[in-house]
Amino acid sequence: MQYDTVREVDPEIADALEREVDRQREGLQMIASENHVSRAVMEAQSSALTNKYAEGYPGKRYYAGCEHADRVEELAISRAKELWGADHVNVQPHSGSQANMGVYLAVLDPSDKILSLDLTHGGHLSHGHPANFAGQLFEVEQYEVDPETGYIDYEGLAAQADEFDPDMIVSGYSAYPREVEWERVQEVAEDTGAYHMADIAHITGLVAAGVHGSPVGIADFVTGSTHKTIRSGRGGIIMCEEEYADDIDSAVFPGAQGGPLMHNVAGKAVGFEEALSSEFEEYATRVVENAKTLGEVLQEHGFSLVSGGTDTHLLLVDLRDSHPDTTGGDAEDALEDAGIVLNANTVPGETRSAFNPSGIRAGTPAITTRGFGEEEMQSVGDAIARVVEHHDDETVRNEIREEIRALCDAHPLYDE
Ligand code: DSN
Repeated sequence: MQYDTVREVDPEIADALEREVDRQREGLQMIASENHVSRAVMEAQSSALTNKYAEGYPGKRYYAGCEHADRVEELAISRAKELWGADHVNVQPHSGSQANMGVYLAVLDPSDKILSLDLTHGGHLSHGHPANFAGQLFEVEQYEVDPETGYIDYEGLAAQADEFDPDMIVSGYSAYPREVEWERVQEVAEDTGAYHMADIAHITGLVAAGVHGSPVGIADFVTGSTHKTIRSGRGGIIMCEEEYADDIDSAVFPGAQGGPLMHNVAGKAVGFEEALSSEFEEYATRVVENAKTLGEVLQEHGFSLVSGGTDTHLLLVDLRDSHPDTTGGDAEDALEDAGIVLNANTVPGETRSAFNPSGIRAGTPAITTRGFGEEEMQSVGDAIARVVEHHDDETVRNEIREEIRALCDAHPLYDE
């Protein structure tokens, strides 16, 4: 067996991988669900555990040779318990969507009812969109944000729950900039006899660091992904009280998945260890400060933010007021050309389409990992405003690309 490098075996893939590192280095990654993991997390994820099958759970595997896999998974679980204060943790879901599937399979039957936030109001596909397994297996109704304030309409949610009588209420969102009031959702769930699943995929890191309130100990189930604000190995996680532990574990394996991706579980363990440090708390605090600063700068430039600001790592800009003829797609394309990578996003009351919506979503987790602070956020906000304003002007895009490149060079990424 030869142990050659990717470059020796497959130069085309080696080129693509190197160019991806350059792309991440030379531009601002502002997709709110992305981050830059450490070298240590990457090393764990590309370790020999990629070769190992370990169906089952530590101490109860269906294959031999799992002693090191057991150690890795036990450490990931104990660190997660310490980070989020959960009774029971399952670190095997391959993704946040798989974590949600694990919860649904654990406690719902096909055709049971789910009440969740509409995708165009900040929800997620796996909360019950008709194109997703959750929308196909279950009967789904969706709640919305208050059209005036952009905040979750908790009273509307209660009234809708009363009418619909759901078996599960889903809170936790992927394009909602405000702090979620978990207790209020839990109250509605208790009043209607529904389970409450809080999907903290976007804010796992903010919750772990205490800069966003935690649903652990409030909601029946807390799910998340492990590579966004928490900056660990790629995948998903489920947390719950001990009474649901067996149901959750068997819903994940053998219910929804086969062998866990043990190399990713190792990446989770390493990232969780990093997140237990006081530096991580400082990082998470700065992620939110940076998002607030960016929001203020954009507002000074006349942009409208859904809900008027942010309490989290993300901003949702509704372009309809400030730039009625510019779509989210126009803005996304022009910004990418200028070195600022974010995504076009639907906004509450969307009047265009999901493919070319009226908003853009911007997040600060990755640029904060690079070391950006208040001063850089001012420059980033000015740059976003100028590019959107002149989105069809190539000269402006070229000038901004130079400025962004200089900012990136001042905050190098994976510099060795
Ligand atoms: N793709 C993620 C996001 O961008 O919000 C969610 O799965």
